[in-house]
Amino acid sequence: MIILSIGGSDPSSGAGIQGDLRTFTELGIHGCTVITAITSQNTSSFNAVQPVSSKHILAQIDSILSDFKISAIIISMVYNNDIINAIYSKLKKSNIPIIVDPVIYSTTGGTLLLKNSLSEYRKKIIPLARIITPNVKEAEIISGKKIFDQDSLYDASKIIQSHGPETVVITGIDNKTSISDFILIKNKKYMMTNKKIQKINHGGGCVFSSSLAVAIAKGNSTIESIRFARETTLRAIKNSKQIGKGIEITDLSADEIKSELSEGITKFTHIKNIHNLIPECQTNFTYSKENPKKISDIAGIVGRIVKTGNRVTVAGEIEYGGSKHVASALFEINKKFPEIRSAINIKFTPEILRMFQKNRLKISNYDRAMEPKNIKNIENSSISWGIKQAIKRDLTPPDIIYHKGDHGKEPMILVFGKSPKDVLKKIEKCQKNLET
Ligand code: PXL
Repeated sequence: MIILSIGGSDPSSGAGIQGDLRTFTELGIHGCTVITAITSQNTSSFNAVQPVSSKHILAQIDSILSDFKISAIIISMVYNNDIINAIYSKLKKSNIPIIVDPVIYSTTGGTLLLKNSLSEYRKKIIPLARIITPNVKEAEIISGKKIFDQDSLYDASKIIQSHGPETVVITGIDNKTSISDFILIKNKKYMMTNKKIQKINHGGGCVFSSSLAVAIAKGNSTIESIRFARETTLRAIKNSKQIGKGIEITDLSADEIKSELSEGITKFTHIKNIHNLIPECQTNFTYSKENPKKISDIAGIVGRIVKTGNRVTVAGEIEYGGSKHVASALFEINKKFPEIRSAINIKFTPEILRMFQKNRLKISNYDRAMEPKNIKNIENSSISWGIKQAIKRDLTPPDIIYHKGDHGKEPMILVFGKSPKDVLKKIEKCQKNLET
């Protein structure tokens, strides 16, 4: 899935294009960008703007739309009339859902839309939007209506809606201890409220519009997408960090399980001669949350780590529930030994097994030929049965469990550990023996 963000560069990476890209990455989406202006700013001050020429805006949009299948577009900073007209000319006939985040001033006071471009903006950018997400101040400027109560919120939204967007979300309505968003979808209005987080931050608005775009691109309804964007934004604000000397920068905090696993997978693929350990059915590497209740509490690769000649590459994303087989083995061993939370499958040969034996790792095994018929017939139950057999008498967790295969079943070694790092340590011990 690919989303296009059209907006300004923020060199502090708190907001703007860089902020959107951080959100996309953390939500597992590929982001393309069209940069409309280069700002110079940090967490304390906004210093300068260099708009990009309309010729180059057109060229960037052509480059992206001619190559990628874009599932949603965000338009944020557009700055001047030339940029507005360039974007309008390319997107006026587009069917891609567009979210407009009408940024006018930056958190630190910089101008993101020139005053004399406001009327062009109302005519050309707002009508492109399916959803528009102004904060209270932006809604007042666009609608020309002062907002001070429920009725004025509704009136301002109606005026903004009259320029074209089906949905208007006015964000950040401050009631001292709580904070609300007012939502108008066609002619239905909603109010969503939560406790205020006492934090001034940079980038919250961008997290909202970019996570909203992600949810829309995935085909969720507008109201579901707004709920998701609110939750994601709250998480990013709660988790904002003092990175520069000024105000804090929002952060979605990557999932630790997934990021540790990702690090482990990268290291695994760089072990010398590792291709010799990849079995016919390829390799998966898994890492579980503490006390998993189901297979989907275990992260793994949706594809596999595959052998390509003398190299290995990772084909597929890391997701919870991404692995079925290796995750089933890990799930089973974790029931008896909860400290074991990571596992990988590698090729079985007597030589590979010997390498592990030489390194004094604890090894258990099971015999697939002994598997009762009634279990063989239940999908995915063979592995659980095998692991149970292998650890029946173990009082401490084994490092390795292997089986020698059966008719049509490839023999396999599973390496277990407390974390991906622990699993890698066990594999690396044998690395010196992995000659070609
Ligand atoms: O958060 C709105 C925003 C968007 N785009 C750019 C920005 C900001 C806020 O500072 O700098 C480039």
